Amino acid sequence: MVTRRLILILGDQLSHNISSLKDASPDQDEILMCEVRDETDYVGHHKKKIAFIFSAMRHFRDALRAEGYTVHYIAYEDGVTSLEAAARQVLADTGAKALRCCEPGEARLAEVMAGWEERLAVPVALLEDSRFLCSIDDFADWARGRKQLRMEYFYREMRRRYQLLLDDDGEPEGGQWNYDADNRSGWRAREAVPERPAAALDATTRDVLALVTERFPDNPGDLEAFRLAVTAEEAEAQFQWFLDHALDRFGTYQDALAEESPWLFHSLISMYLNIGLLEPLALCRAVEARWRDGGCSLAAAEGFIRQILGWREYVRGIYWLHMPGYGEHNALAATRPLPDWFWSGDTDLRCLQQALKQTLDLGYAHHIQRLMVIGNFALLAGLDVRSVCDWYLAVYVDAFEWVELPNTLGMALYGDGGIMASKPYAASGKYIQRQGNHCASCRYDVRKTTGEGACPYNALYWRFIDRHADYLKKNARMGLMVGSWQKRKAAERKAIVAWADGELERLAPAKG
Ligand code: FAD
Ligand code: DLZ
Repeated sequence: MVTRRLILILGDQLSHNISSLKDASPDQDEILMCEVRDETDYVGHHKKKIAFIFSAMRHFRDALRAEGYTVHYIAYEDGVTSLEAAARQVLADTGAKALRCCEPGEARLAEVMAGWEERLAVPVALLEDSRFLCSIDDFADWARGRKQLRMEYFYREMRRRYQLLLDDDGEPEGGQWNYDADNRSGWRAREAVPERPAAALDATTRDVLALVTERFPDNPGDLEAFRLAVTAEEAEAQFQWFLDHALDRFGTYQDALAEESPWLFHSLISMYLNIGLLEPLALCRAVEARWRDGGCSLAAAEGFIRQILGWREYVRGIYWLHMPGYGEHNALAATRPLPDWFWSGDTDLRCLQQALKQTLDLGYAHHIQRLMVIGNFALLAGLDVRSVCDWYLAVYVDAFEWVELPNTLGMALYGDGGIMASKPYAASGKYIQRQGNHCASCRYDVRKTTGEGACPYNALYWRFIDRHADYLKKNARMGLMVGSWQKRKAAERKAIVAWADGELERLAPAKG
């Protein structure tokens, strides 16, 4: 049988429903998967991220082989540099007459692949990535003509489109679209956090862990206690555990910060969704069914569905609407070097220390740690936007540019000047204190703004307001805060800014 097509499957396309496999068959198609340096090295990924992707790729290869496919699998040890080189080599070896791939998730790779047809001299079909619930074109249609692209309005349309959490009249269940106000409890350590099961390690994962240990010794993080699922079945088991043990409390503590747990009641499924081991609509439907069966509150179900159907699709839409070029924005001219302790977690601000250490240990931090602890510090300190984005892209197991960049540059750093967020997510230590219990064991006093032992977030917050007052005044949601700052006595403002400058120089020196 002559091979008609070679199907390339990328490391974040590990789904049997991926568009490139639709109407494929082992009789007519062969598969190519490759571990290549261009993908491992475009940023210095966390060791657990590389191990996770390689192990999941190898398991997916085995599943395809079990279905009868011939899979050409180029392992890292084979030393192939790029996906293009791998495709060229296997096209020549097999005599395949065409190449097919689901479009890549990142603009960097899309640009390279756009030139493949010419360079590889075979027809190259790049198929739409149908794993998302809103196509790139549909998002562009929704965005057209709107002055502001607010997630909330997008989300309501998505709820209608997918008939999620609607009553018989097509109205939102419970009468409200959004129960965000019920999702903001702070953590006071009054409830037990359930123990999470870790996925078991098999021989494939052990091989990959040895490979990553040997070949990526200088990458961030470590491989201790690798506990990630690497197949669709294992990822589904993790999700089922979330449904049974955490979903009901997820809503309440979605924005909480806890000393006791790196993940509280969060689902820990982003990495599985992002590489294709789980599918977003199935998760939303399962959560809705749980609510209809009385297994969780409406606020919990709505809160979860909003993240997947709303935020996740919305950030992808923003990314493709503004790429290329989105990564170049730096609306607040933030250029201070990233301090070295971002790579070690060695800081004495307790909340930051915990968020950074667990990021480096696990490749995971939950949303409020990423946004209001680490991101907020970077925003207030004016850390260089590009360096911060690269850091986020490197350290999280779930990080792919389409989701990382809008969240970091747009939401956390306000670098896009308000495309993503209606105001900067800037907050003082008071917010961090309200949301959790880090402040109680911190060496800094959250009640103090200046003077020895004052929580640095406080003075840095006012410095941020002071520094960007003209810009922020134009924002209806920030005007009040700027007004209240400017009403303070000049001497008081001067003292706070001077203290903040000193703290900033101590924590994040301008010369790096
Ligand atoms: P849960 O809190 O249990 O939420 C459920 C799911 O909702 C997540 O798994 C995720 O798929 C989705 N979700 C929630 N919020 C968002 C969001 N803002 N954008 C997209 N999806 C969302 N998410 C990534 O998947 N990759 C990233 O690289 C990434 N970088 C981020 C950087 C910053 C600065 C911020 C503020 C957020 C980032 N997020 C990213 C979004 C969010 O923090 C993570 O999806 C979430 O913490 C993953 O943990 P979880 O699976 O336990 O999520
Ligand atoms: C992230 C990643 C890594 C570390 N390695 C590989 C790889 O060796 N081979 C591969 O096909 N994909 C890898 N990936 C995922 C790709 O970077 C991802 O498919 C693109 O960034 C598009 O989103």
